[in-house]
Amino acid sequence: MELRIEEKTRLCVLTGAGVSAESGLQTFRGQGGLWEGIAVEQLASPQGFAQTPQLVWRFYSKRRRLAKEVHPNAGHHALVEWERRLGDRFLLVTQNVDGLHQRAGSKQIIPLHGHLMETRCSRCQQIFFDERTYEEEPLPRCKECEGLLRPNIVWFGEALDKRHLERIAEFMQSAGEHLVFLAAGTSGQVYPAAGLVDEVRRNRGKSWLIDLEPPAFYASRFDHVLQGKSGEILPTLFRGSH
Ligand code: BJW
Ligand code: ZN
Repeated sequence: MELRIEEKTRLCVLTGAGVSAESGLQTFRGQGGLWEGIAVEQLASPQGFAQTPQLVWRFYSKRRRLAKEVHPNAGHHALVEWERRLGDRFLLVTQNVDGLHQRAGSKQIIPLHGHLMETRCSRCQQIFFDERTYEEEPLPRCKECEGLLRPNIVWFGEALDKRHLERIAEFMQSAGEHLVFLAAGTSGQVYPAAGLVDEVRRNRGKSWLIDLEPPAFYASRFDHVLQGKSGEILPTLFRGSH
């Protein structure tokens, strides 16, 4: 099976934690996942942060440390190459907060769920680049307003940036039937990202899923499913097209 890129094709790629797995970062769900044996809401919801901010900061501090130690893999690099070839006919939407796509060189990228290396004031909402770790008391506070600082991550129950969703919708609608949507390394359990493939169908585009263990409920909504590692499949897929 070949992913055909023609003159009018517009390619939208959605990535998830699986794309960073070959760099050495854990995925969320399943065996050995970050959330194995943990109540997700405790770590990734505003309620969890309000109740146990120290626990949440410890979790994200560890993730910051690990993310700094790893490097983009062949999957990340392949997507940079595609952006270079397709120009504005390419859009990368990522659920990952690890910054590996950006470090690989992706520019046309929508970071749907925020940034691991950014901190935000929960009172005045100021955002700044921050690689520090906060594992001990006291909790970090805003220099401007004394508000409690938090990771700049979109947690469950929080709204995604409206401009991001609008940009994706615009890209898909303007592509119409020339849209190719490719999801890689995501289990399709988190909305609204998991619903994008249904938008593709509405626009009469084509859809592809690349996943090591494609979950049946998600895979059934795609035209083509390739089982395997994204770091191995993405570079070969791209080699075959124009
Ligand atoms: C490989 C591989 C290799 C391994 N190669 N593959 C509609 C229906 C039902 C529920 C909802 C709905 N709309 C909204 C909701 C609620 C909720 C939601 O979706 N709940 C579901 C659980 C049911 N969504 C939200 O709350 C979102 N907000 C929202 O909708 O707001 C509405 C609103 C509007 C106005 C006002 C207020 C609110 C926000 C969702 C934010 C999610 N954030 C998280 C955590 C924070 C980030 C962090 O800590 O890093 O983001 S959740 C977590 O899951 C993380 C991920 O980005 C996200 C997706 O996970 P992903 O990437 O799919 O990872 P895994 O582990 O699940 O899968 C990895 C895959 O890789 C597997 O399939 C492996 O096989 C594969 N793999 N190695 C290829 N080498
Ligand atoms: Zn502040």
